[in-house]
Amino acid sequence: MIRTVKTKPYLDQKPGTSGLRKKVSEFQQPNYVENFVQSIFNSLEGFSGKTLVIGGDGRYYNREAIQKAIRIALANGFGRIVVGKGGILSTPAVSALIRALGAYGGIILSASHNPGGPDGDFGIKYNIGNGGPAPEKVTDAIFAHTQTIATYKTIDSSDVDLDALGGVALAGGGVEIVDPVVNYAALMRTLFDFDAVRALFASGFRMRFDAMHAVTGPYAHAILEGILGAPAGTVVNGTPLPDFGGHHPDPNLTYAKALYDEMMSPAAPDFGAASDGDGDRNLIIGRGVFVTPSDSLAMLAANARLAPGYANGLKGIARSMPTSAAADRVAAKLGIRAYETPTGWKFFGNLLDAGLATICGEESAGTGSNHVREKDGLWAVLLWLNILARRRVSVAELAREHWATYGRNYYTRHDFEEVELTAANGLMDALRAELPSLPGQNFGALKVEAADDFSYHDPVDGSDAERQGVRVMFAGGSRVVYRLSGTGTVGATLRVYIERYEPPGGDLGLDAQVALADLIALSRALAQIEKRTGRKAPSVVT
Ligand code: VG1
Ligand code: CO
Repeated sequence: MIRTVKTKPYLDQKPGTSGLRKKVSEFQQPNYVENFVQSIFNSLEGFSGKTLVIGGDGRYYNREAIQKAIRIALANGFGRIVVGKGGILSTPAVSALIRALGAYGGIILSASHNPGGPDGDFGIKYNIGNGGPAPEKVTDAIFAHTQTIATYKTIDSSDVDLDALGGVALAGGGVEIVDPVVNYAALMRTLFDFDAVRALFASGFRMRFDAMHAVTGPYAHAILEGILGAPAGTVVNGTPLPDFGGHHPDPNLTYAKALYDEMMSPAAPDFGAASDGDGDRNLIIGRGVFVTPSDSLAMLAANARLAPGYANGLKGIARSMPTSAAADRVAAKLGIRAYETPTGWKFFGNLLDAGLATICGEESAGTGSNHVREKDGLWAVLLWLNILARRRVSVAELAREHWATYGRNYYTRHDFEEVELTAANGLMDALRAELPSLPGQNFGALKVEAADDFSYHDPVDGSDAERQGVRVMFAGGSRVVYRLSGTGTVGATLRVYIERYEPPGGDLGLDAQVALADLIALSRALAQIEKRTGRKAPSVVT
């Protein structure tokens, strides 16, 4: 049954911040998926007879890619392939399943927050046995194999019925179709005080969860409305669609605007949340108050002990470099270590495995803990609910109290999407060239204290990651960071991260865009954004 098929390399299969992402039409080229999946297996060893988990976020081309991946995995000698029913598994659910089954690894079909449909994006990511994204040494090896691949292995068989729960024998191994929610929901039950959250909903607490027609719908319906007793209708846009209803499944203030508007209206429920295409991001909005992901990380860490899974306290807190320093202040108060990593969840894996960090987060709406090795959207929502259920305060009260204790890191990210690639690279090169001359310069009231291109030395495996983002740091803790996205598929996306610290007792109630106005203006001037890219204003402000 096993067949070896000749193929030719595609030279552009380089994984980015989170796997390989391209337009659907590129993935539909002959052997494009086959080459990449075979290259994953070519870079691994010792998996004969072992278990592989496969699932995706339900976007266009999900089922086709899964059938190919199943065949290639069996032909390469995996013994058991576990697939979510309908091809559906959220990214954190894949991570949880790999760990629960002791699987060798997993393949996630997703382009996460990128738009879907025939004209949208698709993606493939490999996760290792700890449940987390493959580290750079693995993704580098996969890329190297894509450059020289000459054959791939597959089996001759009809398609596996992805909608029929249970197992089928195939090519000397087996394929098992599992409910995508059961294992994940059981894990959540071990971490959170579900009785307290049930009592909160029973007391009349109202919530809106926008699943954005993406993968979290089935999980949110089952856990929030099913197990926790939230009223029907709490979850909206809860059916995964191949094109996400034509929207960007990116839970930010631009693409989740309907939720934002509802939460700012007089009739707002108590709590609003949303998740992205593959279920690993979270947006948190209280009645009348948006909580930035950086603040959410800090607030969750400060209150984590109220959840049974974290009752013994945290070992450490890790955040990506562009994420605000709000979490560092919580770590300092708790007397635990704070870690600063490059952008992308793959850099947290070693810290979590080594027991150095318990909670991690990114400014891009990713939060998670050592329960899995991915960021986890619904986990963050449930931790918020657990905290609110135990403290019985509003989100706005909790935020005010947090800032009064720790001070407030005013924060915003400005994205300039689909900028011309050479212009974006030119802008970054020019910034890098200026780094040595910036310290000591004054721009109005802002004095540059230090400037560098962030590099990271992993304390666990000793690996180094260079050129991870240009940082300009000012006296008093203000900061502007520039980097180019590693998940976009058209041109380049320039991300500008802007932060200013206001101590306790200061002016803590301002609108972030107002509080940061001087720094925002300087961020444009320093990098000559308009001159180099032709853009007067960012496409997305979060
Ligand atoms: C973005 C975010 C980063 C996140 C990554 C994957 O990367 O900035 O924090 O880890 O997306 O998230 P970039 O390189 O475009 O800035 V997801 O939810 O798309 O898997
Ligand atoms: Co995602």
